[in-house]
Amino acid sequence: MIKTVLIRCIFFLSIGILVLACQENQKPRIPMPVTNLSDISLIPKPTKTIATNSAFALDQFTAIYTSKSATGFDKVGKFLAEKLKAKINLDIPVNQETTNTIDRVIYINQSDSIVLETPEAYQLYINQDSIILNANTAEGAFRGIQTLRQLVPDVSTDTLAEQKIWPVPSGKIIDSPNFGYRGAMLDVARHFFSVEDVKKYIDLLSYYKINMLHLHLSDDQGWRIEIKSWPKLTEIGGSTEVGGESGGFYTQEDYKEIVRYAQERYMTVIPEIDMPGHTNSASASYPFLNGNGKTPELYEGMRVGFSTFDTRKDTVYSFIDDVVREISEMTPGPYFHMGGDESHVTKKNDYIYFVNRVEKIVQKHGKRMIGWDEIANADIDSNAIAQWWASEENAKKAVEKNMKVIVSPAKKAYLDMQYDTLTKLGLHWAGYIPVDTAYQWTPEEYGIPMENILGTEAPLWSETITNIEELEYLAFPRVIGYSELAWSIPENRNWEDYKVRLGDQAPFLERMNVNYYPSKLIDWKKSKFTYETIE
Ligand code: NAG
Repeated sequence: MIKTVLIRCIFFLSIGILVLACQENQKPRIPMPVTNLSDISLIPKPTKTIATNSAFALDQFTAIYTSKSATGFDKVGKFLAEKLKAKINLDIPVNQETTNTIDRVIYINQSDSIVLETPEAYQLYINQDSIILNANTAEGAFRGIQTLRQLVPDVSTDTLAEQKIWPVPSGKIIDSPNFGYRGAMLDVARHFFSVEDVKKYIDLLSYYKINMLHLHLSDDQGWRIEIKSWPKLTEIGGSTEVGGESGGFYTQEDYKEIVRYAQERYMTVIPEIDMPGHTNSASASYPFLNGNGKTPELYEGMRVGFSTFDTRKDTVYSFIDDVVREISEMTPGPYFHMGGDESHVTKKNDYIYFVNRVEKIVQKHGKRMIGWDEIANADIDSNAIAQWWASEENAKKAVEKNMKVIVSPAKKAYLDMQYDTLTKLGLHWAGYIPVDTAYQWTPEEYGIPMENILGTEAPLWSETITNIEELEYLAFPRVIGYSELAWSIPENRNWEDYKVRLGDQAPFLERMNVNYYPSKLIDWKKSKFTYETIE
C-alpha cells in the first residue's frame, strides 16, 4: 500500500516537473487524477485489461511510428493522428523511421505472433515512454486505435485550450472479437439518407468496432442505387419515399464513395436488393417485372408484403443479373443480400424457385448470398447465409442446412422499435426495446450452435425517421450495446458494468453532435476528467 502511494507520488511529481519544464511561461497545470487503466470506460469491453501504476504522457513531444513494410499501417497511424488532433488539438507526426530526437513514441507494429492470428486481434502495451500497438494486420491495428482513442478523454473546449499533457494510464490490453461479423443495417429505401449522413453513421459505428454496414437499397417505396442498364429504376423508382417526399438515390459514384469511406475504416458494405417481395418501386419503373402483369402506382405508405416479381419469367432473371452484376462490380466485400423477406403474395414454390435461381446469379458474380431468414426454406447451398429476424423455425432450418446465421432478432436487435410508449419515433410490432433490454441478451442464447453463428446485426428500418437526427435518436445509444454483444466475450458482458461505461460515452457523443436518446436508465456523465492547478 505505502509502496503504491509512493510510486504514485513520484509519478505525479515527475509529471509536474515535466509540465513545468515544457511550459515555462504558462501557468502549469497537471492532470489529476490518472484513472487506472481498468477503470476507463471502454466499449466494447476488451478481452483482457491489466493495469499498472504509471502513465504515458501524450503531449507535443509525442510521435507515431508505423511498421515500414506492412501495408496499411501508415494509413492507420495517420488516421489516429487525425482523430487525436480533432480531440485534443495535438499535432502528432506520423513516421516510418525512428529518430532519437523524439521523447515519447506510439509504435503501431506489424507482428506475426500466434495470439494475433485473428485478423482483427491487437495488443496494446502502455508504458511510461511508449505505447506499443501490435497487430497482425492493418485491420487489427485499426481496431486497436479505436481503443486508444477511447483512452484519451473527451473534454470541454475550455479545458482543451489550457491542457497540454494527456496521461494515458499504463498497462496492457489483449483483445480480439468474439464474432467476425458485427453489423448494422440502414434502410435508405423507406427514407433516403445522403452520402454525408451515411458517412457520419459509418464514423460512429467504426469507433465502436462495428465492421459491416448493410445498406437496404430497395423496397416498395424506393429504389436508391443507379443501375446504368436500367435507368428508370432511379428516374421513376427513386422519385419518392414514405410520406410522399421526393426520395433520392445514390449515383454509382456516390455508392463507390460510401464503399471507399467504409473501407478506410475497415468496414465492409453489404448491398441489399430486396426481392421477390418489397419490389413495388422496381415494378413501377419496369412493369414487366410485376407478378400480376399490371403497372403499379408508386407507393408512399408503410404496408409490407403486397408486391412480387414474376418469378417464372426469364427476362426477370436477366434484369436481376444486370442489377447484381453492376452492384457487385462496385462492391469489394464478399456478400450480396437478396432480401427474400415477407414475400406474402409469391406462391411458395415460386419463392423457392426464385431464391435458388437468384443464388446462382449471386454466385456467378463472385458473391456469397445473404437473405432474411425465409430463404432457409429454399433448397439453398450451405454457403448462403440466413439473417434471422423473426422465425425461430426458419433459423432452425438454416442450421439443419448447415448455413451460417446472422443473429438479428427483431424483439431485441431492431433499432426501429420504440424505446417505450412515450417515444414518438419508431414502431412497436416486435415490442418496446429500452436500452437495458437491447443489451441484456446474448446471441448465443437462442440454441443456434456457436459454429453456425456468423455474428450479429442491428437493423434500422426507416419508415418513421426522415433525417440524421432521427436516425441517431433510434440508433444511439442502443447500437453501442450491440457492438459489445458482438465483440466482447460473454464473461465480459454485464449490464451493471456496461451502463456505467455507456454513461461515460456522453462527452464523445456530444462532441460528435449525436442526437442520442437520453435514457433515464443511464447516468450520463459529463467529462470525468478534472484538473488541479499547482500553486
Ligand atoms: C419487417 C420488414 C421490414 C420493415 C420492418 C419494420 C424485415 C426483414 N422486414 O416487417 O420491411 O421495415 O419490419 O420494423 O424486417
